Amino acid sequence: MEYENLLFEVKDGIGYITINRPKALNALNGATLDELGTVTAELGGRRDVKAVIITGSGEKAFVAGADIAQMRDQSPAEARQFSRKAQTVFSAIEHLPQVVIAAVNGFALGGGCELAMACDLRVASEKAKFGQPEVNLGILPSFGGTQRLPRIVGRGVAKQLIFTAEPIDATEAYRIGLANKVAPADTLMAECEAMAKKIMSKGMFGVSLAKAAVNDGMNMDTESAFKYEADLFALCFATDDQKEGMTAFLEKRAAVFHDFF
Ligand code: CO8
Repeated sequence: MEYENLLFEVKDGIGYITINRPKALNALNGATLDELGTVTAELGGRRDVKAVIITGSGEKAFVAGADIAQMRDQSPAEARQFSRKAQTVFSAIEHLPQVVIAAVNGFALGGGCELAMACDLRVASEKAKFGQPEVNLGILPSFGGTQRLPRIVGRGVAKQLIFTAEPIDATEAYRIGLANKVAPADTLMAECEAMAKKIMSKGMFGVSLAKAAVNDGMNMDTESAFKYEADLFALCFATDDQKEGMTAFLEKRAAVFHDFF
């Protein structure tokens, strides 16, 4: 499938999505969100793809936010629809069975920071800048940022970033736990691929269920989440990977996994 606002390719089990509107610093308009929704739905059914890397095209930006030009004249109903569209697409990304890594190659502001937060892991280039500058525009984060940011960095730091609209650099993002890793700009993609490949060498059935346990469990009461965790754990015992992983350990050899969602 050809996209107007995205680049998409699959190589060695990794799906690469590049938001491709460099002239607008990859700002997310409705059409781009629709395409992101389509590619995400495709990925959900692809067993040949075990990890996904999302990045922005060009030298400057991951994604500089929702498209301000498109938003300016929206009615309240249109604004709500736009926000819900993005929330739905980002939730679909969050719930993909694959591990999703954001390669944050530059500005990740507003909706861009929110897209990065919908990914499982964030690797930041030394040139990256993260922030939620919405209050500069008379609005609030509404692509999930008020919910995901406090879940990642805690309520106090999230409120500081959202209320002050101050962007932070990669080092600070790493310090507060928003970035998992910082890499020089020219090795960012290699770092993300190394991280993806390390994860892909594990039992991916277990990884995928662990992702669901963390994500879904965060939205449950603790006792229900513990039961959910035990149910997913039990499910692993229906796979060859569990037998192989444990047998390989006992036989002192490397495991060869092959199960996936
Ligand atoms: N939307 C539309 N166009 C943008 C955006 C954006 N978010 N960001 C940059 N652009 C465009 C600029 O207008 C400019 O276009 P042109 O060349 O036609 O003038 C081009 O990209 C290059 O940008 P700059 O010239 O500004 O580049 P600089 O290097 O000088 O500055 C910045 C880079 C600091 C990133 C600056 O562009 C900036 O501040 N951008 C806006 C950042 C921002 O406020 N993002 C948050 C947007 S709001 C949001 O994401 C809310 C999500 C929830 C919405 C709820 C739905 C209703």
